[in-house]
Amino acid sequence: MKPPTPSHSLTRRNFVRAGSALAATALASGLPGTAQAAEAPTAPKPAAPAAPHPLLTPAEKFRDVSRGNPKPHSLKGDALVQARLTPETWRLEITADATPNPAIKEQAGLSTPLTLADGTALDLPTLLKLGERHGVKYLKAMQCLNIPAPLGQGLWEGVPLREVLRLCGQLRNVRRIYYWGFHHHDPKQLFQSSVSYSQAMETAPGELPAFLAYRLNGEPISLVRGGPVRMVIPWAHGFKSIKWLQRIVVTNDYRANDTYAEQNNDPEAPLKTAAYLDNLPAKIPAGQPVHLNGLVISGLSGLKRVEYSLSRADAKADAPEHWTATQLEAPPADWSAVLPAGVSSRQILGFNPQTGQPATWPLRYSMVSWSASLKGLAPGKYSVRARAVDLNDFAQPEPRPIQKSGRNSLETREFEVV
Ligand SMILES: Nc1nc2c(c(=O)[nH]1)N[C@H]1C(S)=C(S)[C@@H](COP(=O)(O)O)O[C@H]1N2
Ligand SMILES: [Mo]
Repeated sequence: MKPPTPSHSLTRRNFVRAGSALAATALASGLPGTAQAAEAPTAPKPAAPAAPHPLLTPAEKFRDVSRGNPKPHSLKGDALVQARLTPETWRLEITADATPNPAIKEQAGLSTPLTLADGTALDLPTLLKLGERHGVKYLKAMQCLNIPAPLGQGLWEGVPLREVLRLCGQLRNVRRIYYWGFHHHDPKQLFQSSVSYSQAMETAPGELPAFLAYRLNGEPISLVRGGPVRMVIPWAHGFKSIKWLQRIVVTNDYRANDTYAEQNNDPEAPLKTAAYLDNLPAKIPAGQPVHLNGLVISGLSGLKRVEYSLSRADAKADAPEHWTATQLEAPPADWSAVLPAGVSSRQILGFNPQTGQPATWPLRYSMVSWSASLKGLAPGKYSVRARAVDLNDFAQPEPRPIQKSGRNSLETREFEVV
C-alpha cells in the first residue's frame, strides 16, 4: 500500500505502527511458551495480508435487515408499481400529526403539507432537482444495534432532511419528526423511526446531516438497499435509516416513537465505537504468522486505536490481559481509485474541500480495517480478543456495556498453532 498524502489535520501517528514493533510487543508481553526471538532482522518479510475489507461495500454485499411479508424488495412488476417503489411511482407524503394525544397541549402543524390526495406528494424528479442545489455525499457504515458484525459501508448521496422540510412552509409546535417506509399498508408491519426537530434542522459545522438518500456508491439505491429513497441518519444505528421511505410526519409529541424502542432498544443511542474480529482458521501451522484482521467503526466518541489481547487457552482465568495496538488501515493514497467514477473526495462531507483529504481518520461514523501479525507462537491453543479505544480513552465495551444501546461485547476467536 502506498503511503497516504500527508494532510495538515490528519495525524498519521494513530495508524502508522511498524509491523515488526507490533509483533515484538505481542511477544514481549510475557505469554508463556511464545518465542521471544522471532524478529531476527534478516528474516524475510512475510507478504502483508491483503486488506480484507474494501472501504466501500458493494450494495448487494451489505448484510440485510429487512422486515416485511413479503419483503418489499421481493416485489416485482405491477406489485412494485402498486407499492410505489419504482422511480416513476415513488412519492413521499409529509403531514402533521393529528392523532389526539393527552401528552401534548397543542397539535403540530405545517403550512404546506405534501399529500397524495391533493397531488402534492414529493416525487423523485423534484427530490433530485433539490439535490442539484442542496445534495450532499458522505461515507457511512451501516450497523444494526443488535448484530455483532457491521452490515456494510457506502458512499451515500441525498438531500438533507432540513431542506425537504423547508418545502412544507411554516412548522408550528413541532418537536419531533417520525417516518416510515412501505409496509403493505399493514399496521402490524410498520417499522417506524424518528429524530428530534433540532437533529433534523440544525447540523453542527463539520457534522453529517440526516438525509433522504437516493444514491449509494454512485448508483441509484437498489430496491434491496431501500430505494428509490431511503432515510439515512448518519450518527445512528441502522434502525433510524428507514428503507423504502414514503411518509414523514411532524409531531408535537416529544417522545421517541421508534418501533425499535418497543423492542427493548434505546432509540436515542448513537453509533458505538467498536472493533470486530474476522474469523480465523481453526489450525495454523507453527512458523507461519497469524494474521488478525477486522473492522472498526468510529462512532460518536471517535477512535484512538484498536487493540488485541492474546492468551493461551490453558491460561488461568485471572491471568492479566495484555493489550497491544494493531495497525489501522491508512486513508487511500488515491481516493479516485476507491470512489465511484466522477466523484471527487473534495465533494464529500468530512473531507477538506481544498486538499480532498479526510479531515479525520477514520471518518466519523465510518469504518476501516485493522490488522496485526502474530509471529513465533509456540504450538498450542490460543484465544484472541479485540477492542476499540475511543478518543476519551474508554476501552470497549465501556462506556456503554449496555447491550440495548448498541451491541459491543468483545469478540473472542480461538485457534490452534500446530
Ligand atoms: N422499512 C424498513 N427500513 C429498515 C428496516 C426494516 O425492516 N424496514 N430495518 C432497519 C434496520 S433494524 C437496520 S439494521 C437497517 C439495515 O440496513 P440494510 O438492510 O441496508 O443493511 O435497515 C433499517 N431500515
Ligand atoms: Mo437493526
